[in-house]
Amino acid sequence: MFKDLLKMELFPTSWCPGCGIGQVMIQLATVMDEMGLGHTNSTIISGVGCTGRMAGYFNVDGVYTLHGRALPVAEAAKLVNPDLKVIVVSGDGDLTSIGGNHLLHAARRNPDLTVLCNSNQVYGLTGGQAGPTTPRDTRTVSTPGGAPYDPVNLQNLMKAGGRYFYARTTVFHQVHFRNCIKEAIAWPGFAFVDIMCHCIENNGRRLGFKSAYEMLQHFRQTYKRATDGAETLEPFEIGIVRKG
Ligand SMILES: Cc1ncc(C[n+]2csc(CCOP(=O)(O)OP(=O)(O)O)c2C)c(N)n1
Ligand code: SF4
Repeated sequence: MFKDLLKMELFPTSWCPGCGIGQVMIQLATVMDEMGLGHTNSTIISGVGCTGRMAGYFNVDGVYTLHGRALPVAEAAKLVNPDLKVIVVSGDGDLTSIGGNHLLHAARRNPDLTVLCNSNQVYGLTGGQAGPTTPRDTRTVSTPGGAPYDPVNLQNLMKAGGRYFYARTTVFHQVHFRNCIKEAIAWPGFAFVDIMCHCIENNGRRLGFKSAYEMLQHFRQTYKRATDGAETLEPFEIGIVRKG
């Protein structure tokens, strides 16, 4: 039962009502339950941010690391416990901005880690500032005139090495999402799942969405499945590209 993996006594969570992070947590717990993962054989490591708080809600040992430092801590945990399933869950700001250098080199070293990146495209916890994944022209609290730069291309970053696993999915496409998590956990190397998610309070409302439901409908309408066997995901396509 997936609820056994969660500290239900701590509910309700600290996340805003309607936040997509809850979906990420439920889907991860569901997949872990299906795959027989729990406190004896897995650990969850996170950085700092709204997403980072997730590690604390799981009934497995974990580390709530410093901002941006989830990957080196996860690599160390895997190095000394090779049989442990090490899962990193963190925000796109944490993983790609302050943690960007670690991401670059962890992907290059290809350790056996699963990384769930909650891509809500802003720094949620600190008020909705623009980060490296914020689409160009997006109005945020720190870019009221629109974000001036193109976002980092995480797919290309992951594919820079010879071996890679990159999945893009959304919190709306739940079956696809679960499948991506499952395949990432089973992948014997560095597996990166880029989850399009919504931060209704510190991003969505500023963009004109009235509710989390509207943001989910936006994912439904905008993201389409890539064709089977696609070697590259086009913008707004969901799927998995990999090379072992
Ligand atoms: C060294 C350091 N710098 C800055 C901060 C402030 N800070 C906390 S969380 C965060 C960004 C979180 O954004 P993201 O990783 O996208 O996660 P989200 O909150 O959106 O889930 C920042 C800048 C900090 N805690 N530590
Ligand atoms: S600020 Fe945004 S990301 Fe953080 S809990 Fe609220 S809705 Fe979620």
